[in-house]
Amino acid sequence: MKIWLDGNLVDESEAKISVFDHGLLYGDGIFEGIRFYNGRIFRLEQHIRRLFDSARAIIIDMPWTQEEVCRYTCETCAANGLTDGYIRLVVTRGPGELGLNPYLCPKPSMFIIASTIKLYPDEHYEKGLSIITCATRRPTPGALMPQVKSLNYLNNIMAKVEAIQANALEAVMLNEQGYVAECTGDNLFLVKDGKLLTPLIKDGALDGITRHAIMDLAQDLGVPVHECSLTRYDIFTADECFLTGTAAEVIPVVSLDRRVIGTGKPGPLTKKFLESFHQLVMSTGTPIASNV
Ligand code: PXG
Repeated sequence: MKIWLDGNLVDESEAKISVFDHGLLYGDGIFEGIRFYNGRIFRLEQHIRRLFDSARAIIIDMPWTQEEVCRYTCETCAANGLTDGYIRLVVTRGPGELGLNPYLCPKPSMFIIASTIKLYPDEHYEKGLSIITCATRRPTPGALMPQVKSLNYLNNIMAKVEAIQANALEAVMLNEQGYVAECTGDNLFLVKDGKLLTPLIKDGALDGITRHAIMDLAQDLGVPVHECSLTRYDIFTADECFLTGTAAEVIPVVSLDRRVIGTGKPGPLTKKFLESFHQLVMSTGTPIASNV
């Protein structure tokens, strides 16, 4: 496998970063997870824009333009001969002195991996997931801005551990006020009375690219969308529930904390969104070949 690392496509075995890199020492960095289908990268420009917003938010001065990063991403896919897969793009603060001070790190590092990912077995896309509410809370905006896709995923990992220990594959994370924020790696949607409901970004949801795609599809399908504060009550009493994320794509949820949601089967609007999302990803996106 070829990895893009600081300007060069190198062999996987040569793709190494320093033990003094602050991304490793302090989780000081940011990332994106991007999917490509059928030779096209889905919503590439939006992912790269979010990456640059994350960089701005944590004062990483990007030495590349957004167009360059888009091109390097396409080049990495092409170098590996892939038409379908998952891209992990990481920007770290770069190597520096020991100690927190990021200003002692002269230059950020970036690497791009083009590979594949599978979060859930296929059967769950048909039958739906059973999920739990976890005790681990989503950090408040005053602690770690939830919009930043940072290299600090310990909260989400601890939440995921709670899910796994409870024999579930995903966990709903609440914010400090008890409102639903999102799951450990996916945004959450509910269907209630023919409307789509999803937590507000300010309740701690990541501003997901897949979330946006679903909201665009809802508009095309004439389904009203409300971004609002939600509690577990809203999930328990919803007609349908599904999760969205680049890695997870669109996946139905049929129970929360062993309580059945709706009919206990993936609902009709969920199935419609799943199907429309697959059509969208197969027919849109930046062609890899156009950019290398
Ligand atoms: N919430 C969180 C906390 C995420 O990390 C999403 C929602 C979905 O956002 P997108 O833009 O992908 O629709 C994410 C996405 C991985 C991985 O291993 C990445 C994510 C989640 C889980 C795993 O690359 N990020």
